Formats: sequence, C-alpha cells, structure tokens
Amino acid sequence: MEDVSDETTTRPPGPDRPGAGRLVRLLSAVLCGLAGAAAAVGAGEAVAAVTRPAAAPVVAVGSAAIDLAPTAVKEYAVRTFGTADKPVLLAGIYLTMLLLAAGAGLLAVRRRAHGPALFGLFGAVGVWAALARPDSTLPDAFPSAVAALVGAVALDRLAGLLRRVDGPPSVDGPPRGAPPAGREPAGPLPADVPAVDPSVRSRPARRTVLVAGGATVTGAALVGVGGRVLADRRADVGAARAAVRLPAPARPAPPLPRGSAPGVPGLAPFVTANADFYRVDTALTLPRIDPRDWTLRVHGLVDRPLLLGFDELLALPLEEFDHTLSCVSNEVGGPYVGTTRWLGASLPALLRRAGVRSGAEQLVGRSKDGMTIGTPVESVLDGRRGLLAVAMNGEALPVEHGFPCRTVVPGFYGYTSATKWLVDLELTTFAAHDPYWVQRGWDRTGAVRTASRIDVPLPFARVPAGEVTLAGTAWATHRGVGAVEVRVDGGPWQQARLAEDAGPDVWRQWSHRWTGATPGTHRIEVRAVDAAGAVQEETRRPPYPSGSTGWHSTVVTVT
Ligand SMILES: Nc1nc2c(c(=O)[nH]1)N[C@H]1C(S)=C(S)[C@@H](COP(=O)(O)O)O[C@H]1N2
Ligand SMILES: [Mo]
Repeated sequence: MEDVSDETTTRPPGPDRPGAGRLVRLLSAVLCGLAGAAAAVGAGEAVAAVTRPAAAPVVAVGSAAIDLAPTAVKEYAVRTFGTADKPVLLAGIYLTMLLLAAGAGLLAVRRRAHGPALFGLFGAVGVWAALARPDSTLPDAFPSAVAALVGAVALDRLAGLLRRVDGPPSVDGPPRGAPPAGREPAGPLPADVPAVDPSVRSRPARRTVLVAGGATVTGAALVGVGGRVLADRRADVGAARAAVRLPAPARPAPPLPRGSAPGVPGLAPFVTANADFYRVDTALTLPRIDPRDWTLRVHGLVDRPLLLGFDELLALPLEEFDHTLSCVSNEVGGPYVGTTRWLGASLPALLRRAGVRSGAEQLVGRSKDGMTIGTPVESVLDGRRGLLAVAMNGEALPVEHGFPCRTVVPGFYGYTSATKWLVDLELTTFAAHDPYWVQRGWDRTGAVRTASRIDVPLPFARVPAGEVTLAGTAWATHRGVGAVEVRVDGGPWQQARLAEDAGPDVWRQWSHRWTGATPGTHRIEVRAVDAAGAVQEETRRPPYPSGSTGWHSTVVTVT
C-alpha cells in the first residue's frame, strides 16, 4: 500500500506523519486482530456462562484437543508437565489464537472480507469442538457461534477505521484540514477554525484506532471475566459438598496396623492426604454436580434397571476400605499412585440387586462429562471389594476426585475401574462397547502390574558413608506384596524389611539398612515379588499400552 502524503493537513506530528512507517501500520492492524479475538473470547465466555461453561470456545477446543491427541502426545504431556498439563494446553491454545488473530488483523486491513472470514473459521472450529464432546447438546454451539460473530464484527469495524487512517484520501473529498481548492494556505490553520466543508469525510487519527481497540479489549475482558466469575459461582458445589452428611459405615475398615509405615523420614505417609492425592483425567473444566441433581442409572444386561438418587445411595449400608489407586500412565518410580480410605456403597451388592444377566462381560461406568471406563464384570463379582465411593479419608470426595460419586475396584488401574463423576453404569459385552481409553489402544483389562519405588534417599542425594537407610513402597494391588528386594551396584539381592501388612489392596512400605556404604557413586535398585511369588518384571517398558514395567533405581553419592 502506498503511503499517502498529508503534509498539507494540520494533523500533529506523530505516528500519522507521512512515512510513519510500515511497522506502525502493521502493529495497528495486529491490534485490530487481537481486539477482535478479545471480543470473541469475551462474548464466548459470557454466553457460555449462561449455557454451559464447558462449551466456552477455548475450553471446548482444549477438550477436543485432549480427546484427539494421539497417545504419544498425551503420554508426553503427562510425563513432561504432570498435573500442569492442562494449564500448558490452555496457554498453547491462547498463544495459537493470538497468532492467528494477529494474522486476521493484517488480512482485514488489506481485504475487508478476509479477517472476518478467518473469524468465521475459528467459530466453526469452536462449534465443531463443542459438539464433538460425547455429552454435548445443540446449545453448546452457541458460545463459539456468538464469539465468531462478535469477533468478526469488532474486527471489521476496527479494520475499517484503520483503512481510513492509512488509506488514500476518501473519495468524498480531501482529508480534513486540507485547504479548500483554489485557496492558498497562509500557514497552519488555527485549531478552532473549521477548515473544511462538513460534507467532507474526515480521515480519523491513528489514535482513534488505538482508543477503539483498547476499549474493545477492556470491554471484552470485563464481560469475559464477569461471565467466568458468574459461571463459577453458579456452578460452585462447595456448599453442597460441605453439606453432605456422611453416614457411619455399616462395615468400617479395621484400623491400620500400627507398623504399616516404617517411619523413615522422607518416606511418603502410608495414607495419602486428599490434597496430595494425584489427579489424572481429561476434564479441562471440572464437572460440578449438585448431589440433589445427581442420579445413577444402572441398566443394560440386568433384570431390574435401577435409578438411584444421592440420598438413596447414602441410605444403603456403607462400607469402608483402604485401597491403593494407581494410574496406568505412571512411569517406573513415578508419582501417580496413592492410598486412601474409601467410603461408599458396595458395588457388587448394587449389581446383584439389579440382577446381572448372563452374557454381561463388561461394566461400563459413564461420567457426567462423557468419559467411559470399562471393568470386567467377572472381576467385579469375584468377591473382591468394590465401591460406589462417596468419600475419601472421611471427607466427601473432593470435586477433582469425582464428587459426588465414583467407582473403585481394587486390582485395576484407574482407567479401567475408577470412573469419577459417575452417573451411569451399563452392563454390556466387550464387543458392544470400547471405552474411551480402549478406543485409544490401551489394554482392555488394565490389571495393576507389580511395582516398587525407592523414596529414600532421593535421586542424586549425598549421603554419609557407613550405614544408609533405604525406604520406599511397593504395590501389587489386590494380589498383595510378598517381598521386596534391593541391591547395590548390581550386587546380590537382599531382602528389605517389609512394614506390617495392611492387606492385598494397599501398598506395602519397606525399609533396608545398607551397611558399609563406601565413598563414591552408587546405584540402588528395587524389585517386588507379589504374594503369589511372581517377581516384578525387569524389562523397561513405557506405560502404553498396559502399564510400565522395569525396576526402579536411584543413584546416590556417598561422601
Ligand atoms: N470421569 C473420569 N474419570 C476418570 C478419569 C477421567 O479422565 N475422567 N481418569 C481415570 C484415570 S486414568 C485415573 S488413573 C483415575 C485417577 O483418579 P484420581 O484423579 O482421583 O487420582 O481416575 C479415572 N477416572
Ligand atoms: Mo490413569
């Protein structure tokens, strides 16, 4: 675009000077794009606050990205960012959007239709993402559709303004302040003298674009943040959760043996505090379920389908047990494992009440947000404990751990047994339904592999020569841990001291006194043997598709 000389105008020097430069013009165009994006996101959030917060454009796109991400990418995200994977994903989406919006701004000042068209494309992606969720309904399309419309209009207006700033003088007449034809200017005109015929279309100052862009961003931020705050407040189940009165268990858990933890400083506590319990799920926004609105449907291959409210669930005889839940995505030595005291209604008892028909092979749990998790029916009914859990460690389930109800079945990784925000249980066959993770290639059964971990000393710790205390934990959930062995520098395996047994469904902590530690670097290894005598697998394998294998090791420096 050619620079337009307006030396004859009275506009003050500044960025609007002739030759103000490509950079200023480009930045102004970028600002228009960003302001359009801000308007879109703000409007989307506001509409989603009324319809459904999870359908807000950025959240919807993020959720779709989680569902679509190839397993390798998911594994990488969990490994690299841990529980920060969700904020990282959102930041990535915002960054991408900012770049595209900047591009839309640049396009819009050149060709009027291009910028808004790009916004239309954004909107289409948002609508598609919002509708792609398994639990979506048509109104979920609104936030993205409105966002695209508002963004496109905002961009079109701002870009139009900018085109008039940077463009050639309007065909309506010369720019403001230009001397009327035929009269020589005697010098700069006094500011209070109307310089031109009012019919002449004025060329706005660049400042106008900055002000309009800034106002758009500010307004969008206010509306968007306001919508988010409103939605959060409306969806807050904190009060409902605090109001839950947990009945005393009809079948309480026995107290933990006093010696179930070896009491070594630095070793994880035997029972994991709720606040420290690992969290793994695909929920970008937490499903918030008011127990008064909650129902559980039990259906499929059953004689008597059931529909249960939360009060009815609490009125059932509740059971309590200690159990170690672990994630299939846990790497060797990783943190995605925890032990907690669960309270809830017996899952096998409920299934018997519904009357499981022969031919039912798979119990599929469905969550409020559409997650599906399948457990072999045979295992659920083989006499092991299993819960529709409503509490962990004496507290109603925290929202991030599935409030108001989730399943727990010892012996299986979370992805095949522990549906959070549970709303539906279907008895079906394996052929009839592939649950979420199975669709993505993970093992259908998901039985927990024998695993062990060195917690003390920490990797690369410096420890004094002589006697060094080693300690850690091991689990072979539901089979139980029979032995833990350690070795140093590939030497002979030695039996670690096992803490007292709290049952096969929980981990077993261990300790070992390594005597005669000499200065230098040493490698400590651990392996567990399950109660049936099977030794933990040595071969290192990644979590996909059925859980990591291999012995955990730690390198320390003895000084
Ligand atoms: N609704 C829902 N339930 C879910 C998941 C999920 O993504 N959505 N993830 C499962 C997985 S992979 C694991 S390991 C456990 C983790 O439970 P936690 O977050 O309470 O530790 O929940 C399971 N239940
Ligand atoms: Mo998991």
